[in-house]
Amino acid sequence: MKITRRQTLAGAAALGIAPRLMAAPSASLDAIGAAHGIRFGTAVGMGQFLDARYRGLIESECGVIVPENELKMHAIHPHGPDDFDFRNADTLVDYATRNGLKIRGHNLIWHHPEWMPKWSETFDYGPRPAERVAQILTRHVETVCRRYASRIYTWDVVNEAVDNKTGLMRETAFSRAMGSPEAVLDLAFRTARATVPNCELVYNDYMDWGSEAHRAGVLRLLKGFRERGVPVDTLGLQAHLSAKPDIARGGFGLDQENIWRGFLDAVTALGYKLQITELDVNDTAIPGDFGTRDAAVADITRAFLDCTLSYKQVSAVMVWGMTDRYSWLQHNKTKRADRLPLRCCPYDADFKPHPMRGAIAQALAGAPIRA
Ligand code: 9MR
Repeated sequence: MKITRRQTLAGAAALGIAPRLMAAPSASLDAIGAAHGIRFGTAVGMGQFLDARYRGLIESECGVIVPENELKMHAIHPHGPDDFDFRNADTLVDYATRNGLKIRGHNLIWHHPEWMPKWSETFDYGPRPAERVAQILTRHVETVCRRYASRIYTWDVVNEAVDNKTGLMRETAFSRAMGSPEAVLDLAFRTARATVPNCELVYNDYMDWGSEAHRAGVLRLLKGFRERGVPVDTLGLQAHLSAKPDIARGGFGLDQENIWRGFLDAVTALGYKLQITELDVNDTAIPGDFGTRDAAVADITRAFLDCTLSYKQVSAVMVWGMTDRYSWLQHNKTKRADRLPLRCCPYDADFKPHPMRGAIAQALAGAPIRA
């Protein structure tokens, strides 16, 4: 008789053996995470999607995908608020649906002047700009959410609305028209909740332990949502990490962990859930050969995940790309001194696993089990 993995795990649980001891080395990252109540997935853009090797990695490792750029406002409305272009987003959502993958939506509004659609700055909002922007935003959120309905189980409703240097709220043409950034954000969340009531609604931001002003600004925003009764379920922790040569555990030393725990304690005390939404590791500051660099990347990944996954509120780990080949970090302004490509994702440019892949597997296997 063939014994399924589920029966093996059930048997192990009955014997009081932690599932992590039973996880087969060949188990996918999603299967390892799922046994602990954590889903694993990746960002995928149209460029990577066309590479069959990338789709192979998604299908062998992931339970969730998130379109990297295709759902952003500038992609859905390339020319103006009244045009909708869903072709690329549909391709990715249809692929996920056919393959039984869950889908994260990213994002309904990236409230950052650099990343709003270009037309938003010059558009004529007419004599009552507050009403016109509210109408544009409501129609956008309703149309996009309705189109994908329950196929998208969680939406980054708002992305990066807090300036990471000052901690102040960012202004855009939309917020100037509506009177405040909060007016824009609150409307986006309220409209999303009304349109897709069962969807997990996320405020997604860069987040790390390095900028006190940023953490304070995000906490102020999260408290404000609660005070105003705005329906926000979850804080998305992007987790674009940077490995450091001079700090233990690849740059996430105990001092860094204390600061990070203080922040997560404050966020969860407000009743927010958590997701890790865009994990990758910048290794620009690590000199040396691949072995040295990969070890630092794996060390910080493991230390960061061990700490963050100890919070049972974390329900997902998403990487911002499965392979170094397609990572956005390769196009960053800051280059390595040796000009070599970064080693920033769980798989290298030839689709071979890095030690980072092992670090993610171990952290998922060691995480406390949640419902
Ligand atoms: O990886 C994305 C890159 O391809 C885009 O050019 C860029 C601008 O749209 O956005 C990148 O993804 C960002 C994500 O949407 C929000 N958090 C930071 C990510 C990396 O910049």
